[in-house]
Amino acid sequence: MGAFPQTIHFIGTNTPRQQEYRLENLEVEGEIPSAVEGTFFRAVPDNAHEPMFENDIALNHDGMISAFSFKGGKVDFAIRYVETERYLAEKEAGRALFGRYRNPFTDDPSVKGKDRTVANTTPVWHGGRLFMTKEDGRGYEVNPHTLETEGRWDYEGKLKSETFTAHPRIDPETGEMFFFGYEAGGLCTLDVAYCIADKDGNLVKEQWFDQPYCSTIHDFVITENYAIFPIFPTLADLDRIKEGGAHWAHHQDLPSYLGIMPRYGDVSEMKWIEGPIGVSCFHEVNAFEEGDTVHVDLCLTDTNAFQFMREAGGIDIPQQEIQGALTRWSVDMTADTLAIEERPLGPPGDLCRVEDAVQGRPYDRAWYLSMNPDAKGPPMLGGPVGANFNALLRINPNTGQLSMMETPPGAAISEPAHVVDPAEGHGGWLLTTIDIPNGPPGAGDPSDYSSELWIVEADAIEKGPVAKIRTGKALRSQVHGTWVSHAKLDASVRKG
Ligand code: V55
Ligand code: FE
Repeated sequence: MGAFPQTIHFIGTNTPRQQEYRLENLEVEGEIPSAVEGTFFRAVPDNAHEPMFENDIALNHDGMISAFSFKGGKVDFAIRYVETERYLAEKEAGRALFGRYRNPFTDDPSVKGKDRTVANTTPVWHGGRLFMTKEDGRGYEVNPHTLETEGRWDYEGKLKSETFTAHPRIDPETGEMFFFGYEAGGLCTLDVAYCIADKDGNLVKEQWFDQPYCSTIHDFVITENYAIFPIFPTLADLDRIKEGGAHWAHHQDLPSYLGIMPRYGDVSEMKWIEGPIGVSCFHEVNAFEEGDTVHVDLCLTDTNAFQFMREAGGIDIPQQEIQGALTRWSVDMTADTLAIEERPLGPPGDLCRVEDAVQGRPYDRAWYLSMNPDAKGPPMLGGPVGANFNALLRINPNTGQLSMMETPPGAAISEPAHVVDPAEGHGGWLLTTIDIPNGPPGAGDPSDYSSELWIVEADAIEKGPVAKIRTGKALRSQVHGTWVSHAKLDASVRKG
């Protein structure tokens, strides 16, 4: 292993680990609930080579697919690189050939025209297949049993979009997957592809529309009747990219928008509603209808949470001064002029989850990560923005009722996954990885920590974990994760 830049993108939980391995029968403290049978897949960026540029960022690092597999109270672990076209080209060369994040003009000439995606953001399960996704390219299918890469996924050649979001939404009743891709027609195009795959994973609809500006559409939401595209003023600029600069720059002076159309309708029915100026959001919690009103709940901040996206826009706001709130945007769809009404729901945070069954429906509980105001010790460095969250929140968005699970001093927490428990009246379980410093928090070597997987009762998070699964390793930060039950794994298209 060579020398890596000593920036937030390579230290703490972003320390390059670069190892593929399997571990069997992990040490368990406590008892694994019988309902937890299946696999927790996690997307983990971990660059396989030293970067071409000193100021490289964690979002640019090769995707690894990692799995905690639960069977009969036994837990196994595995992690492998996603063998993207980019990963294979660099493996063959023995060095990095792709340059800056989403900037093909900084690549080695030998890889001109090759697929640049690192598939490092979200494992997606649909139609009996597992995909690793990143918004700048198409997904890669991965064998859920072996974690071997099967190849790039284009719906048997049917998909026209060059990109596929890391945040599709699956309707719990129809099993359809609603998804989109932006910059669908190429670098810096306004083209957005809006698509539906049926419950068996067949692409049944793809329509294209233009967004008002070329923004990073990281996530979107559905309700029973609508598809909703919230967009925020973090914009791409082809001239800047051609000069070797950043793909994204945040614009503090431009409005956000909500694009709303009937989810089975025609893109010509899209209505764009202007929202607050300068705000940013990467993840929506959920959306639902109440009569003629559409509610969209989002993890909103007053500027972009990524330092490098602020810097490219000339915005000088330190990370710890960013303000935000879990926020509800409501739109009365019968009004003559559609408008957003905004109200805060809860404390700031991100990496929100709801249970699969309430996707696009009224709901009364969500979980997300936040900073514990009373935490002892500084946050663990690392993760996509450079400082990790240290607390898990459960909120009833309708009443604002909150509970919190603290983590050990100086520890980091990753996005949880929800597991259904069929027991009568049981709210299920959450799985979340926790990285705990081995030395004194905030002192010592920031790369020296121990990673555990915690199982927490979803409706009693304040009680802390019922089981801790020790990996004996320092795992690199995940981005998103997904839980796949044994029933689904047994019915998967690919066999072990
Ligand atoms: C995000 C993550 C990405 C990315 C763009 O969390 C946005 C937001 C891990 O990659 O490329
Ligand atoms: Fe995301």
